[in-house]
Amino acid sequence: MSRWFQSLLSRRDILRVGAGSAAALVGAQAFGQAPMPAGMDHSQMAAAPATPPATPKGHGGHGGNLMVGTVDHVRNGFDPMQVLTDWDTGKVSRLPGGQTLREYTITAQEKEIEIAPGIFFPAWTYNGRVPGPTLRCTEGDRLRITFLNHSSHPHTIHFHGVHAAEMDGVPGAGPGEIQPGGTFVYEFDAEPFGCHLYHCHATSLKRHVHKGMYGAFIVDPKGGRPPAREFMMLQNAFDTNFDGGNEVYAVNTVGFEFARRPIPVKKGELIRIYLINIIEFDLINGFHLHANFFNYYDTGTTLDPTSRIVDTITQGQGQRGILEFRYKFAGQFMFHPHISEFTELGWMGLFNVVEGANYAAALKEVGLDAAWDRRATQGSTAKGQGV
Ligand SMILES: [Cu+2]
Repeated sequence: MSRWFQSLLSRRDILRVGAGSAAALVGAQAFGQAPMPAGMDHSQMAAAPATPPATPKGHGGHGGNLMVGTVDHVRNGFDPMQVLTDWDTGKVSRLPGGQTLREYTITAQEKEIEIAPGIFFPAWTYNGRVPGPTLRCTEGDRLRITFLNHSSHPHTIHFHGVHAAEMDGVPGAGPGEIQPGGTFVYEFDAEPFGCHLYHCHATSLKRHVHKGMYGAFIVDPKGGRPPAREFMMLQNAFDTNFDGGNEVYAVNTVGFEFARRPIPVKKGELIRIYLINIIEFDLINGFHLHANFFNYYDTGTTLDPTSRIVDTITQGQGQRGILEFRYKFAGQFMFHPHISEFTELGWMGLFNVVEGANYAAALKEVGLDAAWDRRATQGSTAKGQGV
């Protein structure tokens, strides 16, 4: 047995045993907890067993490993489905010269979060959530981010982008690490436009990143992008036993959340995903879309696609990009990395593609409302940014 395979078994056992009875991994019939429209083709879910595997080591397909039970999003203080669209455009005003000023407050806090049903992780957070708030602005805006360290460890915020050395949020530059009880105001102009991220850069970097101190930082081009339904998907993972490897993988923190609650979209509409890979310990991750192809904008710093008509992309640690696509057919379609191990450990979801007339019902099925729909469709417009 290869060392890799031994390691995989061990990691999967941890997920099962660690979850206890609340979150045993079972066959795809657990998917029945989620509303499944008539006509759902189970063949899309790979080889799902008709009954739970006789032993916990039974191998299901992509969709054959889901979790029983639900995560308490209220207790967590954030819902991955809301995180898809909850742009934080800051408190907006104008500087004397006419430049838009956006002010944000970010607080470092320690908080236990539930990352899969019954699996809790002692996270270090920005604003009590993982990922932290999705900061969104337009290229050229002045950003003023007040950082308060309310945790018991030194932290920073390092933004990807262009800024002065003292604003870089790394040890030895400017204020360096902000000590417990300390505060600092990061200020710089947003450039270049693109799909970026921010994260803590205190030492040891890998520890601060895998504990959950990161978030999306989206800078829109001045002229905007074409209207679309937009989602922010941050690929993350958790080392629940602190052995330097991850046990649970997800988009927006909660394993299999979008398999249990498929994301509603309308057939034919343009969908844009801001995709970020912040996974620590694993060198690469990626994204594969079923029954579709997409255009990809590497780092989001161009208005022309850098890859056209692809169905799988790879992102190394810290890489980001923007995906654009439309669905030709209604139905439920999977998305996941083409790294099967990560898929089986939580990083898998579904789009629920519906005709326009069925959209309101699809929203309701997964507990969403018109406000979520509005945020998804107005994210890239100036109107949506409160200017
Ligand atoms: Cu930190």
